[in-house]
Amino acid sequence: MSEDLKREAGKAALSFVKPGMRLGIGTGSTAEAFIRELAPKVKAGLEIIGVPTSERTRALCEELSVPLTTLEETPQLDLTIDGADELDGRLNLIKGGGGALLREKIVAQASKSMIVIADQSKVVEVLGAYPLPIEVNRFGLTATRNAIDALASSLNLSGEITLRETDAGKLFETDGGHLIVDASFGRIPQPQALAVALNTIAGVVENGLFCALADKAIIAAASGVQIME
Ligand code: ABF
Repeated sequence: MSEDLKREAGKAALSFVKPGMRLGIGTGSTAEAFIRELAPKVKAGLEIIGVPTSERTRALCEELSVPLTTLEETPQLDLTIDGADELDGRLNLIKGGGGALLREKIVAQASKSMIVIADQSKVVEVLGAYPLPIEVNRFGLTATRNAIDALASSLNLSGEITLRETDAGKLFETDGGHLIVDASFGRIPQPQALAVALNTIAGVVENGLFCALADKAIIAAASGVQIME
């Protein structure tokens, strides 16, 4: 998505931010565009308090003087605004390409409402072209991967499950100190069922399927911004 479209999505999201709101603040380049739209409004007097969904987002908010709290101090939020890797027409999402899915899901679940900001290319009929990120514990990694494989087969899903590495060839580590495997299933016809089943595997910390969490999506395209709900 071009920087312009990200900015448009970020700007449109700003209209849902009301004075006094406790905001969950997402991760990723689209969420960052939103933060860059939010910061001047805050400087101009808009009173909000934010909970960042990653250390990266925390750093940007601090740099731009967006006031922050923690989810411990503020365990109930009014609105979370976050990006996504894929979304379908029922607002099921794949998230976690940026590696922040666990905190993103905790923050989204603690929010009364969630708005997704994305560009049109991320809207799909059936989720799954984007590899599904699954955050896993380091302990028993191979056993956990085998269990994910077996679960996938039992649900007639197949595809490569790869351990995420950084560009420097090191293991990717999440803010929580866990690892991520990316499951290239291709099609996930029943995201809710898969999300529930994955979380029954002890080594799975959380998965990147966000079902029944988003209330709206702000979709930016060259032709303009659309709201899906
Ligand atoms: C976060 O950032 C993630 O859940 C998702 O993986 C990613 C989207 O990034 P971008 O906005 O850069 O495409 O929202």
